[in-house]
Amino acid sequence: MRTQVAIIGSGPSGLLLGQLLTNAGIDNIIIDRASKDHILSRVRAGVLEEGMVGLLDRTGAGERMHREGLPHEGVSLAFDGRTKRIDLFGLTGKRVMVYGQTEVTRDLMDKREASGALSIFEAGDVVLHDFDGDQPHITYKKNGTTHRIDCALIAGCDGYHGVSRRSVPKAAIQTFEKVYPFGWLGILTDVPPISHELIYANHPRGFALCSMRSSTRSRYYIQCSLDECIDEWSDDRFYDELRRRLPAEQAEPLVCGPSFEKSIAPLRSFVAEPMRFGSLFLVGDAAHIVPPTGAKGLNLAASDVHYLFEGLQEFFGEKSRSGIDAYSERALKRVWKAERFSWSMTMMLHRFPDTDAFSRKVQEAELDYLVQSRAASTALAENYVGLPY
Ligand code: RFL
Ligand code: PHB
Repeated sequence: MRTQVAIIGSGPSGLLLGQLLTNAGIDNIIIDRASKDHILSRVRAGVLEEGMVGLLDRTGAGERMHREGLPHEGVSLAFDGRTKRIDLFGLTGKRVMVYGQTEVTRDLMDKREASGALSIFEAGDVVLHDFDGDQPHITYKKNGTTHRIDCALIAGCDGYHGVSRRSVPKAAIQTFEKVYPFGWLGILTDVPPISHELIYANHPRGFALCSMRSSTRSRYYIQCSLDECIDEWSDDRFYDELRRRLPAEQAEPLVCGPSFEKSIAPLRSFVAEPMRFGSLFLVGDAAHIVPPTGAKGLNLAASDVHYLFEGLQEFFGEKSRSGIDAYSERALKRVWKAERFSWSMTMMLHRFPDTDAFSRKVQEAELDYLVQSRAASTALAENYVGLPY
């Protein structure tokens, strides 16, 4: 088989890029090691920046998001027994869209199927070849046979655990990493959310987040230790803990429904530089991870796609390399700003096992300053709604 762009990974990065390319008449094949059902069963992000909303619109897959998604104009921070709302819209003129990553993925998969572009699922042993030479290609195994896809360029959209970044020689890549000493235990339940906007809480017992997927589906998280055993967390125990971490007036309307998804996610900051090696371009989680506290992971994947798509259009349309040559530098500039924001939100809102009294006082002062100062609230709001592309 031959195509212009071989895309490894059918998550949001790969699907977004694939659809933009297909719409622009640039041939592409998406290949994923997982099944379609498995990909659609993953519960992840819930908050979309305007940039991501705009890209989804550009693919033509944004219609259901506008119908079912919830535009939010503010978020609340709860600490010290009180709750303070940050007026995102009043401070920045921008909103965020609450719409699940699972739904984004489903909409993009439906669009791809309708446009007739090829996706290969359950591909085993995907290997990248000669991306530093002049015959880049991919091989994979399916039904006992090895297949080959020749291409001009490869987009590595295969997430943090994917094969693309690992295929780059160690000497050619520099990594930056920070691992946090806790995780998030999250549940999904079909009950109305506790509040019509998200609440991020810092409490002596640990961080908590009240989020949602719709007006009838809630997503709740609590900070937990990394050795926590999920089977020991009954729904009752989870709700008791969540309630204790919220100010009384917020906890009061909590409706406790049975969870139908429960998982623990570790928190990590990670960046690989550069994001391009010859004909291979790393996109989204394949190149960088943020802790979810800033709601930035999926949104960063979208800005990478934006920069790469511009470069690819120039490359295939105008035979110019300037866009793809600039990709890594342009993407990394925005990546590092989102890394900084996600790190600072994580540091400000969580309880660290080894925090001394001084650091705790500084954290309290930071939260207090943040909600009292218009300048500090604006800085948070500007980052939360998303920095410009
Ligand atoms: P994905 O979604 O991991 O997709 C990668 C795809 O590549 C496939 N793959 C392979 N295919 C072929 N060969 C291989 N060797 C392969 N290895 C892997 C996989 O099967 C998969 O289908 O990466 P992508 O597309 O870059 O998307 C990134 C986002 O998924 C991620 O950044 C967000 O989910 C992060 N995130 C959030 N981001 C936000 O912007 N807002 C949020 O509110 C938000 N909340 C979250 C989050 C992530 C979370 N978890 C579980 C990590 C909340 C949580 C709890
Ligand atoms: C979510 O709804 O899953 C979610 C929302 C905000 C975050 C992280 C996750 O910061």
